Amino acid sequence: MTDKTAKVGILMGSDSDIEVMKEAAARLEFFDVPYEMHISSAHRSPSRTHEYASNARGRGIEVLIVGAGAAAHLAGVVSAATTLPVIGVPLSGSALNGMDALLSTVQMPAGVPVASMAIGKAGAANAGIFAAQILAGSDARLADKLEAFKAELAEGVEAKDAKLQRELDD
Ligand code: RP5
Repeated sequence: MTDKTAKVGILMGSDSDIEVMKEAAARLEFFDVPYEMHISSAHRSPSRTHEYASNARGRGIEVLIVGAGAAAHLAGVVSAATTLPVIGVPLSGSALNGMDALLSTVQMPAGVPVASMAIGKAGAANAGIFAAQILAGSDARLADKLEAFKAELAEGVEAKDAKLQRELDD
Protein backbone atom coordinates (compact mmCIF):
# COMPACT_ATOMS: atom_id res chain seq x y z
CA MET A 1 0.00 0.00 0.00
CA THR A 2 1.51 3.32 -1.10
CA ASP A 3 -0.19 6.58 -0.14
CA LYS A 4 1.21 9.62 -2.00
CA THR A 5 0.40 11.79 1.03
CA ALA A 6 2.03 9.37 3.50
CA LYS A 7 4.10 10.97 6.26
CA VAL A 8 4.97 7.70 7.97
CA GLY A 9 6.36 4.60 6.30
CA ILE A 10 5.80 1.28 8.07
CA LEU A 11 8.22 -1.37 6.92
CA MET A 12 8.39 -5.02 8.05
CA GLY A 13 10.62 -7.93 7.20
CA SER A 14 7.99 -10.54 6.38
CA ASP A 15 4.27 -11.12 5.92
CA SER A 16 4.44 -13.01 9.23
CA ASP A 17 4.95 -9.58 10.88
CA ILE A 18 1.76 -7.99 9.52
CA GLU A 19 -0.64 -8.80 12.37
CA VAL A 20 1.59 -7.12 14.96
CA MET A 21 2.58 -4.17 12.78
CA LYS A 22 -1.10 -3.40 12.14
CA GLU A 23 -1.06 -2.03 15.71
CA ALA A 24 1.19 0.80 14.52
CA ALA A 25 -1.12 1.46 11.58
CA ALA A 26 -4.18 1.52 13.86
CA ARG A 27 -2.62 4.24 16.03
CA LEU A 28 -1.70 6.34 13.00
CA GLU A 29 -5.28 6.00 11.72
CA PHE A 30 -6.56 7.07 15.16
CA PHE A 31 -4.52 10.28 14.91
CA ASP A 32 -5.37 10.79 11.20
CA VAL A 33 -1.72 10.50 10.17
CA PRO A 34 -1.35 9.29 6.55
CA TYR A 35 0.93 6.26 6.25
CA GLU A 36 2.03 3.51 3.91
CA MET A 37 2.95 -0.07 4.70
CA HIS A 38 5.43 -2.32 2.90
CA ILE A 39 7.24 -5.64 3.32
CA SER A 40 10.95 -5.59 2.56
CA SER A 41 13.72 -7.62 4.13
CA ALA A 42 17.25 -6.67 5.19
CA HIS A 43 18.46 -10.13 4.25
CA ARG A 44 16.14 -11.42 1.51
CA SER A 45 15.63 -8.22 -0.50
CA PRO A 46 18.54 -5.95 0.49
CA SER A 47 18.58 -3.85 -2.72
CA ARG A 48 14.88 -3.00 -2.50
CA THR A 49 15.20 -2.19 1.20
CA HIS A 50 18.08 0.21 0.51
CA GLU A 51 16.15 1.84 -2.34
CA TYR A 52 13.05 2.31 -0.17
CA ALA A 53 14.99 3.80 2.74
CA SER A 54 17.14 6.11 0.64
CA ASN A 55 14.15 7.47 -1.35
CA ALA A 56 11.71 7.85 1.56
CA ARG A 57 12.56 11.45 2.52
CA GLY A 58 12.38 12.58 -1.11
CA ARG A 59 8.85 11.13 -1.37
CA GLY A 60 7.65 13.14 1.65
CA ILE A 61 7.96 10.49 4.35
CA GLU A 62 8.97 12.07 7.68
CA VAL A 63 9.23 9.07 10.04
CA LEU A 64 9.92 5.38 9.45
CA ILE A 65 8.57 2.57 11.67
CA VAL A 66 10.44 -0.67 11.10
CA GLY A 67 9.44 -4.05 12.54
CA ALA A 68 11.37 -7.30 12.27
CA GLY A 69 11.89 -10.49 14.22
CA ALA A 70 14.76 -12.92 14.81
CA ALA A 71 18.08 -11.45 13.52
CA ALA A 72 16.26 -8.13 13.18
CA HIS A 73 18.70 -6.04 11.17
CA LEU A 74 16.01 -4.24 9.16
CA ALA A 75 15.70 -1.11 11.31
CA GLY A 76 19.47 -0.67 11.45
CA VAL A 77 19.91 -1.17 7.72
CA VAL A 78 17.14 1.35 7.04
CA SER A 79 18.69 3.86 9.46
CA ALA A 80 22.03 3.47 7.66
CA ALA A 81 20.40 4.59 4.40
CA THR A 82 18.31 7.58 5.56
CA THR A 83 18.46 10.69 7.74
CA LEU A 84 14.81 10.24 8.75
CA PRO A 85 14.05 9.17 12.33
CA VAL A 86 13.71 5.37 12.45
CA ILE A 87 11.59 3.67 15.12
CA GLY A 88 12.40 -0.03 15.53
CA VAL A 89 9.87 -2.63 16.69
CA PRO A 90 11.41 -5.96 17.74
CA LEU A 91 9.05 -8.85 16.99
CA SER A 92 8.70 -12.25 18.58
CA GLY A 93 8.81 -15.10 16.10
CA SER A 94 11.81 -17.31 16.73
CA ALA A 95 12.71 -19.76 19.50
CA LEU A 96 14.10 -16.78 21.45
CA ASN A 97 10.67 -15.06 21.61
CA GLY A 98 11.82 -11.61 20.55
CA MET A 99 14.83 -11.23 22.83
CA ASP A 100 17.02 -11.76 19.75
CA ALA A 101 15.14 -9.05 17.83
CA LEU A 102 15.21 -6.69 20.82
CA LEU A 103 19.00 -6.87 21.11
CA SER A 104 19.50 -6.66 17.33
CA THR A 105 17.24 -3.60 17.16
CA VAL A 106 18.48 -1.71 20.20
CA GLN A 107 22.23 -2.26 20.04
CA MET A 108 23.03 0.21 17.26
CA PRO A 109 26.52 1.69 16.98
CA ALA A 110 26.91 5.42 17.69
CA GLY A 111 26.05 7.46 14.61
CA VAL A 112 23.23 5.26 13.32
CA PRO A 113 20.29 5.70 15.70
CA VAL A 114 17.19 3.51 15.98
CA ALA A 115 14.57 4.45 18.59
CA SER A 116 13.67 1.02 19.91
CA MET A 117 10.24 0.11 21.25
CA ALA A 118 9.07 -2.88 23.29
CA ILE A 119 8.75 -6.37 21.77
CA GLY A 120 5.48 -7.08 19.96
CA LYS A 121 2.07 -5.39 19.92
CA ALA A 122 2.75 -2.84 22.68
CA GLY A 123 5.91 -1.80 20.85
CA ALA A 124 4.11 -1.50 17.53
CA ALA A 125 1.32 0.57 19.12
CA ASN A 126 3.87 2.82 20.81
CA ALA A 127 5.76 3.20 17.53
CA GLY A 128 2.60 4.61 15.93
CA ILE A 129 2.05 6.99 18.85
CA PHE A 130 5.71 8.01 18.93
CA ALA A 131 5.65 8.75 15.20
CA ALA A 132 2.61 10.99 15.80
CA GLN A 133 4.50 12.72 18.62
CA ILE A 134 7.44 13.45 16.31
CA LEU A 135 5.10 14.90 13.65
CA ALA A 136 3.24 16.94 16.30
CA GLY A 137 6.37 19.06 16.71
CA SER A 138 5.24 20.99 13.65
CA ASP A 139 1.49 20.25 13.74
CA ALA A 140 -0.57 21.93 16.48
CA ARG A 141 -3.76 20.00 15.62
CA LEU A 142 -1.97 16.71 16.00
CA ALA A 143 -0.50 17.92 19.32
CA ASP A 144 -4.07 18.65 20.53
CA LYS A 145 -5.15 15.13 19.55
CA LEU A 146 -2.25 13.68 21.52
CA GLU A 147 -3.29 15.76 24.58
CA ALA A 148 -6.84 14.41 24.29
CA PHE A 149 -5.47 10.87 23.98
CA LYS A 150 -3.47 11.29 27.22
CA ALA A 151 -6.60 12.54 28.99
CA GLU A 152 -8.54 9.48 27.76
CA LEU A 153 -5.80 7.18 29.08
CA ALA A 154 -6.09 8.76 32.53
CA GLU A 155 -9.90 8.64 32.46
CA GLY A 156 -9.73 4.92 31.59
CA VAL A 157 -7.60 4.17 34.65
CA GLU A 158 -9.85 6.30 36.90
CA ALA A 159 -12.92 4.42 35.63
CA LYS A 160 -11.23 1.08 36.41
CA ASP A 161 -10.35 2.24 39.92
CA ALA A 162 -13.92 3.48 40.51
CA LYS A 163 -15.19 0.02 39.43
CA LEU A 164 -12.73 -1.69 41.80
CA GLN A 165 -13.83 0.53 44.70
CA ARG A 166 -17.51 -0.29 44.01
CA GLU A 167 -16.70 -4.02 44.01
CA LEU A 168 -14.73 -3.73 47.26
CA ASP A 169 -17.61 -1.83 48.90
CA ASP A 170 -20.12 -4.58 48.00
C1 RP5 B 1 12.49 -11.65 10.07
O1 RP5 B 1 12.42 -13.00 10.32
C2 RP5 B 1 11.08 -11.21 9.78
O2 RP5 B 1 10.91 -9.87 10.17
C3 RP5 B 1 10.23 -12.14 10.60
O3 RP5 B 1 9.84 -11.57 11.83
C4 RP5 B 1 11.15 -13.33 10.83
C5 RP5 B 1 10.66 -14.60 10.20
O4 RP5 B 1 10.36 -14.37 8.85
P1 RP5 B 1 9.56 -15.49 8.02
O5 RP5 B 1 10.43 -16.69 7.98
O6 RP5 B 1 8.25 -15.71 8.71
O7 RP5 B 1 9.36 -14.88 6.64
O8 RP5 B 1 13.30 -11.38 8.98
